[in-house]
Amino acid sequence: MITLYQTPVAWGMPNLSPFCFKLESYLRMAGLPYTAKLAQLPHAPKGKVPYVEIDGQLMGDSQFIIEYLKRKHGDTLDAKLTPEQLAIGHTVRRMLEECTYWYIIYMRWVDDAGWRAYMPVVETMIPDVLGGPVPLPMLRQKMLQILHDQGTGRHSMEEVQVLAKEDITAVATLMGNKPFLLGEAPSSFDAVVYSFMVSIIANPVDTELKQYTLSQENLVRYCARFKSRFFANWKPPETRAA
Ligand SMILES: N[C@@H](CCC(=O)N[C@@H](CS)C(=O)NCC(=O)O)C(=O)O
Repeated sequence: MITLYQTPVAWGMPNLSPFCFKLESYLRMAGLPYTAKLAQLPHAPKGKVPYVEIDGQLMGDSQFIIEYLKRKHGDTLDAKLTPEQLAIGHTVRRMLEECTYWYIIYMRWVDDAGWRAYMPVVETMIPDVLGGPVPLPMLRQKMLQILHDQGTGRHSMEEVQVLAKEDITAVATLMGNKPFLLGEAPSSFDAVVYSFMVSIIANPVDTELKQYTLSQENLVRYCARFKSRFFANWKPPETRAA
């Protein structure tokens, strides 16, 4: 059995963190049974979420976990992809995880309207997920410092939205009218695309980026298609069988 340790359900998403949401999406796509539990960061092997417990072993990093599961259970999702499709999938994944991710974080922590909407959700993670009674202003300050050091925090909201919209345009263009990123069949890369698109769209603040993403009709249709195929019978963790 796989136990998935993750962030809470929020804003109508099964998971607040795009990386936890990606891993939960993959588990559902691959048909691997799991139990979802709230994470406790001090127990996370890499100090980040998601992490899993499989056969008594804790393991961190969504992609390392997916690669492990592919080796253990086989890889029906990606087995038929060509080298070119794998390269496209890899490039899109890296862009979303290493660039777009920071823009999503910026909208939640730096933008004042974003922070007002996000603060109550962060509050629900104190102390359990975050591992102690940390004052909210201190948490925000820490994230602002991380964003500054990473680089995105040095940009204005307008600049960040320009950069993020370029990423959305790239995904929408590559998707075209295909049902899934790489063709007729879903691949593991769709777990990333879906979770990151929904993480942008579900933000209650009506940012220019959210509006832009919603204006990409193929992406909106894609998210609906993915949800009805892989999350139709999803239930919040509290009501799932242990
Ligand atoms: N490469 C990691 C990234 C995970 C990640 O950045 N998780 C964030 C939440 S979305 C986190 O745990 N942040 C807490 C921290 O950095 O202290 C993965 O794929 O799992």
